[in-house]
Amino acid sequence: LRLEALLRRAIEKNEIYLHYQPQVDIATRQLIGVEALVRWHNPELGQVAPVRFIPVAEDTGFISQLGQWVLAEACRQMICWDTAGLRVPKMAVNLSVRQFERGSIAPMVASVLQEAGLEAQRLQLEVTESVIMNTGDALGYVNDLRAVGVGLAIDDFGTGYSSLAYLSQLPVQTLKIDRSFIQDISTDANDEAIAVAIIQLGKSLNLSVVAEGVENEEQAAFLLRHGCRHAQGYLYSRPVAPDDLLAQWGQGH
Ligand code: G
Ligand code: G
Ligand code: MN
Ligand code: NA
Repeated sequence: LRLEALLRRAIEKNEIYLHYQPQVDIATRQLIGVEALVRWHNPELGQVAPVRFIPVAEDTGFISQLGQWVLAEACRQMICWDTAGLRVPKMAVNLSVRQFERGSIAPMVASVLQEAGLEAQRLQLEVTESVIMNTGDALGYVNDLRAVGVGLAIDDFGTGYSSLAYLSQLPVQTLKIDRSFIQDISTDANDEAIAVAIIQLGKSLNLSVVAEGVENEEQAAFLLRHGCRHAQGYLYSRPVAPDDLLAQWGQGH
């Protein structure tokens, strides 16, 4: 209850901010995009992890406000980097299942993009398989978002239970392989088989595949060998503040 009360005032008190984790082309190490990850620092509680406060936001309905704030801030940041001479090709933003409960969010997304002056194609929304499977009119909502022109990715892919038939109907462009499969990719035969199967599935359905949680060169080499070109993980960068992203990837870095 205390957490909820503090969280509800966190946006207006400027305690919420975003870090950004690069997504790279494994072979060239070029920046292909970033994922926005929300952070909360409260004077009393200190740093509060998203795994603690996102569920609270979801259970209290605050996620709608928080989600909209995150989206607007992420879009605004893209234009800031553009102005500073760093063109980040794509911004990925996580959506929660609860943001779909009150109907289509496509009009909100469209107005946030317009206000920021960001082209829809440069925004990618990440949804989990559970969002898609547990939301009544998910296919309609996802199609609405697609009509706005934003890209869609399935996050944590492989941990849910979406049927392949259903997947082929969804207007998504990207699968993100959950990091639990990447972790032991070169030592666990099952994880290896799952990762390879997801890469193949991506090829068959003509989707791009991003491996999450890549921490070492061995994992990166494995992915490249099996045809996965894009990755995100500590090997390349932790989630960082906007200025750090500029310093690391901007002109003359
Ligand atoms: O950075 P990490 O600890 O950063 O993130 C933990 C979890 O919180 C991840 O599963 C991530 O998807 C989720 N998360 C991070 N930022 C957001 C956000 O803006 N919205 C939602 N819904 N989830 C987020
Ligand atoms: O669930 P989602 O994929 O949206 O959230 C990404 C989460 O993974 C964040 O908490 C982020 O900090 C974390 N993360 C990103 N890269 C790595 C990595 O290489 N290793 C580990 N262990 N976690 C990572
Ligand atoms: Mn994600
Ligand atoms: Na994930």
